[in-house]
Amino acid sequence: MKRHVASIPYPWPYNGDLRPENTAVIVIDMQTDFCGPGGYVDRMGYDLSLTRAPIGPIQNVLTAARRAGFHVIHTREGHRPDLADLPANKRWRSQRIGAGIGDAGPCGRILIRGEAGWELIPELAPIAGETIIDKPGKGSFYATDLDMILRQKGIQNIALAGITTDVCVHTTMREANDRGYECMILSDCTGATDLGNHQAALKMVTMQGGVFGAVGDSTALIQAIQTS
Ligand code: C5J
Repeated sequence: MKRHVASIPYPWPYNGDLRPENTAVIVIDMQTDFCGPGGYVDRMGYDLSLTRAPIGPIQNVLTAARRAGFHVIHTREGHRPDLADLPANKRWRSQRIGAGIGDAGPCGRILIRGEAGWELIPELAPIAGETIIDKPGKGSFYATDLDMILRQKGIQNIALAGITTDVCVHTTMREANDRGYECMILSDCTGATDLGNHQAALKMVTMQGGVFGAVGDSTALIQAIQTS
């Protein structure tokens, strides 16, 4: 039996093969540094309400996905304490805006593995058995073993949640799409540091018949999960 999520510009997944065994929800970078007081995004002066907005909808999706046995994967952006994996230009740009990666802040050293700001927020803590991918870049595939893990698990479909829509979520979606994964981005489970960028990032996905996949929301995904 074929199952789809009500999404645009086409019902996702394209082939109707939506099963817990072949589908993962990937939650990108729901770390204090991106949505908590004193973290990286806060230090840059952006509106935290925009990056915190997806927390509730993601919680709803995770509850349904876990109950139905779907794969759940979390990612964290961050760098080694000795900064060996931090490109000089990334560091320079962050310093320029007053939130230097590796510099001390209210939540510890910014975007450094093991520091308080780098941790996933407690509201969206992984549960036992869920994969966590640590990545030094914006995409979740670059310099990680994510592709190998997805293939080992037999995952074909990826529903994307997390922050930020226009940066790490989009980069990951593009990387996954190029590798042949069937992707859907969840409009209410993602957020950006700028509302216009969030909306534009979602619109981009819908061009060319779904150039990177589809756009759905938590309600539509949960409905499909509960019938799968
Ligand atoms: C950014 C991210 N925006 N997780 N990281 O630097 O999107």
